[in-house]
Amino acid sequence: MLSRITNLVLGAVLVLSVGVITAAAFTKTVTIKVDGMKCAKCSASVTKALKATEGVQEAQVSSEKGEAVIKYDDQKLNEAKLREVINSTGFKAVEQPSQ
Ligand SMILES: [Cu+2]
Repeated sequence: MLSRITNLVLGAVLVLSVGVITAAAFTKTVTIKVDGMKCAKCSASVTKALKATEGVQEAQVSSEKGEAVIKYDDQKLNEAKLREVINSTGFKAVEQPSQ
């Protein structure tokens, strides 16, 4: 009886932790420099394009900083694809030397 309860608890803990780990493992955050944005309308159109892309979970674009901070699903997207999306809006995703 006791071992059955222990099994249930262990099972629940396992399922929960696997869920959390999987969600975290596939989520990546990247900051991409974007050239050409001059006002809030510019950043809004980049944000819109990014959010319309499957796999993008969050996009914060700042015309002042000239960058986009994007949270995305690693299984569905990569950084190159995100740059393509940004470039398709008419602005320029700047390649940066990897740190
Ligand atoms: Cu603008």
